[in-house]
Amino acid sequence: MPGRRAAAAAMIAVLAASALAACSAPVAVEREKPADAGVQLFQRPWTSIAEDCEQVIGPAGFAWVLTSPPQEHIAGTQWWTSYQPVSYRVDSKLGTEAEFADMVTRCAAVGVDVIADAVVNHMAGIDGGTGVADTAFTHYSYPGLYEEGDFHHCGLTPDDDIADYSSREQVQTCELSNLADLDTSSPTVRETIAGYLRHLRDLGVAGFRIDAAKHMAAEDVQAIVDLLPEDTIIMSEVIRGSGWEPVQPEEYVGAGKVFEFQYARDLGPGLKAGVITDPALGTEPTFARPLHVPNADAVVFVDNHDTERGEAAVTYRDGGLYLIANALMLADDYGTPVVYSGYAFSDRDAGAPQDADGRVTGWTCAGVTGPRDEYADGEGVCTEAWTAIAGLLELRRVAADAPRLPGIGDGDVYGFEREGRALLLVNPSTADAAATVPVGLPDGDYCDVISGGAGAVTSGGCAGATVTVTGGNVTADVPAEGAVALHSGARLP
Ligand code: AAO
Repeated sequence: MPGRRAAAAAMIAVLAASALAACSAPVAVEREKPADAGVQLFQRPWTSIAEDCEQVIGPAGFAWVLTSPPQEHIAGTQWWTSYQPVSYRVDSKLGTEAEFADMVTRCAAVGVDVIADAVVNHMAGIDGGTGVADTAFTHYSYPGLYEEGDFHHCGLTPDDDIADYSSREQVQTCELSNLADLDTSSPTVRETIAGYLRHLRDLGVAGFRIDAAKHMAAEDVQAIVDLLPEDTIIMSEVIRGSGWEPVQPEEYVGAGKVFEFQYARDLGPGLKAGVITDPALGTEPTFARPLHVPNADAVVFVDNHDTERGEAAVTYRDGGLYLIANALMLADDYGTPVVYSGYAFSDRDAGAPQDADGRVTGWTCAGVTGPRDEYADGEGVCTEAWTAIAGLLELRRVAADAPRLPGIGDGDVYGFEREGRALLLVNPSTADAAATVPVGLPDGDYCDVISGGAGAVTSGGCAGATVTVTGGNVTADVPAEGAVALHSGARLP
């Protein structure tokens, strides 16, 4: 792909000038900050997540796992049935309440919190039926929970569906794709939702992704959160819309963190076109970047279950570029990163593999060490099991609060330093490249944690490639569509 290489080289050439001033004296003391990164395990059953926590996620050093919605939902083979609740019974195609509770306990035992996807803006989008745990319902009637008067009937569009995102009233009181829209201004609705979420907290979850938060007034989200224990972690999904959209993520930061969609938009399309744009870096105390919420409020991701079904994001289909995107995110100091792990698909609607009863069967990540060129439909991607991801999580802990310096480059290679503690170099081109760049790490031999993973320094040397820093410069061979990463905890004695 010559266009990509030429573009990358041009961009990096521009960036190199600012890099020379960016070096700093090495720091002797390494501070390990507590793990902060999470992984979204899309459509993974509870028994499968429990096993993954013990075998992969805990050992790799993830702090939390985001699950798909745990409540009862409409029947059907598509993945998105999970987003049409019919009751708040914790009984779904992903498992029973007992399995859910067991997962939470087993993940906690290896230091991994569980964040559950909370679908509370709406109920089902179909006329009626029987849910997967046998609850009979109609569009606006859910026994023991909600009746007609608990829903918005906006009367602003012919079918009460949102037609115009420039209207706050439509976005927040009409229906998203015909999904029966709960009137979250109602105290009884708020209390019913909070009761469900408190039940999940009683089962041990640490917090929630608030699905479709944009479609609830920020004050409604806040009022529901106020009914939860104070230490509940909140991550609201408010897709940053075009500038003309009145509802933007900034409104929701009072209730917790928000997913910052702009981060992935800046990263993905450029990377696929061969251009890595060096982000405008903010300074303390917020490290805000243009068009981004402040650092402490942001959850960042390369892709999620919606964007991997769109055109723009870098996804598992992009092989090495996907690894590069994850490396750029995990080595950076902006936001709380969440790595995405789903399954391969060619049909947007196709659910994860399931048995005759509609239960998702799950998969194991044993033996997975990196991205592959080909996946069969339904095969788990297991991003969390990649050797490089564990290495990057280790780099992140060692880098701790060391600032991310402006980008540096040499030819096709682009990278950045976490001042004095760590360095990431990526090569988005289709040819291997050798690069020499200035770096503030002490002279010595380092083990590359992309090829060597966490704990790359072994008694016999390096589990991966060895990279040498000498006289304030590092020279490294960076594989095509690959990366090299060093940190001060992976220096050979
Ligand atoms: C299914 C069927 C429907 C049927 C419905 C009811 O597909 O045909 O009508 O059932 O029977 C998921 C699936 C849906 C599924 C639904 C329910 O994706 O296909 O519907 O479950 O089963 C908006 C929301 C956002 C939402 C997103 C999909 O704001 O909250 O739409 N995401 C969450 C979940 C998602 C889930 C739901 C919500 C519902 O993550 O998986 O749906 O629980 C603009 C707006 C966004 C808007 C998008 C899409 O975004 O800003 O707010 O998201 O448009 O309409 C650029 C632009 C950006 C634009 C974006 C996307 O990036 O800059 O502004 O493109 O186009």
